[in-house]
Amino acid sequence: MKILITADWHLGKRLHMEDFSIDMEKFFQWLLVYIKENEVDYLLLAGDVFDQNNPSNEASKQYYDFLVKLSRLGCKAIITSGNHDSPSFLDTPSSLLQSLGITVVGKFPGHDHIEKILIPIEDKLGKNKAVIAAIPFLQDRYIRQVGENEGIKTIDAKIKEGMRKIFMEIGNETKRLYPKIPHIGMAHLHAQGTTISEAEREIQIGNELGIPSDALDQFDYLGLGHIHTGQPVIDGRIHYASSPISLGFSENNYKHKVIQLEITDGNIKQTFVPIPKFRSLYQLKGSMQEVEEQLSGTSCKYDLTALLDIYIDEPSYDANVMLKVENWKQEIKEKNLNIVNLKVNFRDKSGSRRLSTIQQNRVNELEPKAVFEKLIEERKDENEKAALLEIFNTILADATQQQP
Ligand SMILES: [Mn+2]
Repeated sequence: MKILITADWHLGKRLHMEDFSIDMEKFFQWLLVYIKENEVDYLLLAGDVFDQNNPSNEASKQYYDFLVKLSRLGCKAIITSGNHDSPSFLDTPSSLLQSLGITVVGKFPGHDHIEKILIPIEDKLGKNKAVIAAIPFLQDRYIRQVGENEGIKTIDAKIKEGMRKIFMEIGNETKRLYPKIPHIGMAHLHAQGTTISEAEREIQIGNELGIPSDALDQFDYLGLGHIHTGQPVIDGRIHYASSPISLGFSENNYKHKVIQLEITDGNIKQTFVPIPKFRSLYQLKGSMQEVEEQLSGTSCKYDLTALLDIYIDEPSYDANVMLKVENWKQEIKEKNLNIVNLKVNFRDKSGSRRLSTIQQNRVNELEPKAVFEKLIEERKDENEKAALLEIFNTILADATQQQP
């Protein structure tokens, strides 16, 4: 029996107004061919199906169109929610999707109904080969009791303790109900010791909120979503599946993949299937001249237009910079390159400060933390700034943890 694990599709995601729907369409085409040729039995999607918790019509259509194609191949699926997803949006069509062989677990059914997230999976002959613990994104209310005036350390400790408890509950229930078949978990969380890329928009305070790996180690195998670069947490046993495509500039060099598990006679064999690359995301940094040189050496290597993020740093104000950039924009069109974000910094602030920094940021691309930092930027007292930022981070962590 063959299982593929994937995660972090972020359907509907935009990067500086460019959307990734064509990229995902190409990934789907590739994935469907792979599933067909390799006779994959199950596809597990471990959260962040959508980028927004109210997905656009286009993103929803892309999701359902894919699921129909998947079911036509006779491949079944189990889908769980991530922190970006609306659990109820995922759950609403669950009975309809169940008729296509697709099981959805958007909402956690609660500590007293853990059996509901345990899904025995069968091979084409109808024999139970494994059980999947389909753990959706766990909201704060299932993990900890919120107390008054709790600092970040207390919150962090409570989250770790709560997650350990819930994973043990799920692990024990799986062992009790399905003692004879392999146990495979899927979950969407931040495990300790993993590195986060810029595109992972969730607010994390350092690496403090990561869950210790031994707390997660309750299954024969655990496939994870949330970190877009598919790294191991415990080699061979707990692994991030990775997003199928690069969703941010810092992910450009990462080789995206899906995890394949083959179950034979109760043994699980893990392999990684590399996903072809469809687009480059390049970051160019330096003086005007340096960026110009980098630009002339940059080419579009894949099917889709390469997107560029450019940061120009010049000692003093130069009115010609923007003119030059406009020229570049025209020139690179032929090379199938597109500048989607541009920031110009003139270090000499003696002129008008506001005028000397040209930023093409749009409000909807700003992170809450960046907005707050901007707001307190002018304050002189560094200690006060640090304290304010810490309070803000605590509130933000609270707010994002409690989000549906
Ligand atoms: Mn996530």
